[in-house]
Amino acid sequence: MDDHKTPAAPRERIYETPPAEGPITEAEAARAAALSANEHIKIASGYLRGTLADGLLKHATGAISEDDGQLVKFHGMYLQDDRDLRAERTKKKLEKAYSFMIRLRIAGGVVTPRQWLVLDDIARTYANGSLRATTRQTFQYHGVIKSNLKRTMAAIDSALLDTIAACGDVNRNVMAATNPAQTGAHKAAYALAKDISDSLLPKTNAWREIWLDGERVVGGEDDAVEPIYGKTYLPRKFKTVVAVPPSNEVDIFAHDLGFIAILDKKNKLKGWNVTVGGGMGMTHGETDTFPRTADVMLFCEPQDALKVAEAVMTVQRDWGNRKVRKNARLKYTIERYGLAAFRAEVERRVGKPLQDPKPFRFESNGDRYGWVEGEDGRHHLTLYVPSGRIRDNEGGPQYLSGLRRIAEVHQGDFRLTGNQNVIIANVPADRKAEIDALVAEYGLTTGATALRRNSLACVALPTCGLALAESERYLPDLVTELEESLAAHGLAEEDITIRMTGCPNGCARPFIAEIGLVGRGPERYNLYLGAAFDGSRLSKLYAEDVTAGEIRNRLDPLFAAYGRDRQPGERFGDFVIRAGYVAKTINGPDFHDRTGPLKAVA
Ligand code: SRM
Ligand code: SF4
Repeated sequence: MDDHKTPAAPRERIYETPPAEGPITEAEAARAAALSANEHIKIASGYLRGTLADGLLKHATGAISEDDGQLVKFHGMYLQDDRDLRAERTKKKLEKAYSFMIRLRIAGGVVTPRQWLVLDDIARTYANGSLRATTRQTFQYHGVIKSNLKRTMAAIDSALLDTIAACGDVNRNVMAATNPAQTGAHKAAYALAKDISDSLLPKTNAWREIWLDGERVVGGEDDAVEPIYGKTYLPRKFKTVVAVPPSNEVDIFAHDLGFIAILDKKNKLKGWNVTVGGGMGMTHGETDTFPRTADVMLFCEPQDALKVAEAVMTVQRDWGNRKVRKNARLKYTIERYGLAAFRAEVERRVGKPLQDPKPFRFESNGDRYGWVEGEDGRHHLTLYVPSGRIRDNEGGPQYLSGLRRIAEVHQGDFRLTGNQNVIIANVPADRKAEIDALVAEYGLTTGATALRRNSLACVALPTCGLALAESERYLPDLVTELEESLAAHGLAEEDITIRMTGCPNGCARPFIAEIGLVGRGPERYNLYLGAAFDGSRLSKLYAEDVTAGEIRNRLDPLFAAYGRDRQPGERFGDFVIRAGYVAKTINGPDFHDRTGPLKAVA
């Protein structure tokens, strides 16, 4: 992949802006004019303040200004509207039903029972009665109206939590393997995630000032206010994860930056393999956008990990594309400059050469459900939470109330997983029965059928402004249909990963699922096949624009062939390639290339 790249010469820091006073050179003016609109919003924002504080006082509308809508993301919030109500409200000439999505920053997804109780209160008081566990190990609230924003943020603060940098062009929530069985490795992974999260956090006081009425800290020069980010932060979002093999539950290949624990025979940490340049998002019909699996770039010793994280992020800060936002993620920077040049610059900033990656092996990217005993004798219960939606379902499982009751008696902690599930962690052996009784009383579940327990759906409608089709509200029904089909071919117990998203941004990482369904329009999906079960290989488009009602018919013949012709131990994603249904995707740039010895491509 590297040979077609021109190694990059060290470049000036393009995030710097022309001086506010004094003559601006022609080159500076041209460069500034070419920047994408979001760069100008960041520059003018006074370190993420914009006019947010004033906007909150405008009671005539439930919305905020467009520019503030971009800035508020850095504070962990999105302005949304209930899309189910759009048509009716337009007819009645009413403003859209605006409200906010609020995303927390919870490094490694760990919360205490006390924090859980506060989060539960907020869901009931200010949000839509649910907590949404995300695909990146944190919680979101939906439906918080503008007049409740400050109260909600104050409540979050009272739980010693915040939403800073949960969204926006910054290092986002850092994920860590939950890995209950490997207690020691989990500790190391969690500690690194926490350190990276803390050290790469924006330093502006804007969040405290706006949401908690904190005192205004007068801004100074770039380097004083934001020593790492400067005025324009990063070119685009930046996501970091920490994994512990053999589980790839954090889906390391989908993220900008990753650390893979390399353990010795006694499970002691030797250091970290560092991955760079993963990402899922793309746009239908635009082949210069594509998902990409991360490259395994180098190995570093534990004491260098933080420096490496900062170096990777700052190279992206300086080399990333600030003119064309759709090509601004690290994955495109790596494609443009080549892995070799990127690694050389990272090593230069770390101040020494680093080693080549060490061997490692992942087995799957799913969760292990049910009870697991850790090396230290504590017990951990992974619950299956359909699409991460923690609420009380009418006539069904009472996730919100059940987990609240558990939080009232639980003495350990809770861990969110990257698969939208919840682990009741660190339970002493003699308290297991009490937890089991509550799980049963509230109808919570510690597992599901094979396809369902390997399924993920993004939020999509009605809250997501980018959704082209349903996802969270549709996947459960589709899985029921597909389960019938799988059972008919003797595959009911077969673990196959299936993920659905309402659009190609890929929030449930559909392009590394063995079956990926990606919204194209109302009730229409593209069907992708051929990804690896451990999340290390991308899929390929198999059928375009399939109606919801047709999906089962498209997959049924493939299930039949898989049931009949698979080799011992062969995964569905590998089978469809060997059998010629889709060509193998090598990586991002050939994701859209469908040539190859294909059978029955629709
Ligand atoms: Fe995402 C945007 C939800 C994980 C790629 N994502 C959005 C927004 C905020 C829509 C918007 O911009 O208006 C969605 C809010 C929906 C709602 O109503 O809540 C949204 N993303 C989610 C969550 C909640 C999905 C879920 O079902 O859990 C996940 C929250 C993660 C978190 O806690 O931080 C979520 N988003 C992801 C992932 C998965 C991951 O990171 O492991 C991806 C693919 C990986 C990647 O980043 O490439 C992802 N989201 C995107 C993109 C495409 C980015 C790109 O590079 O092209 C967008 C759109 C954008 O950024 O312009 C997006
Ligand atoms: Fe929204 Fe698309 Fe992300 Fe789904 S994948 S939550 S539809 S942006």
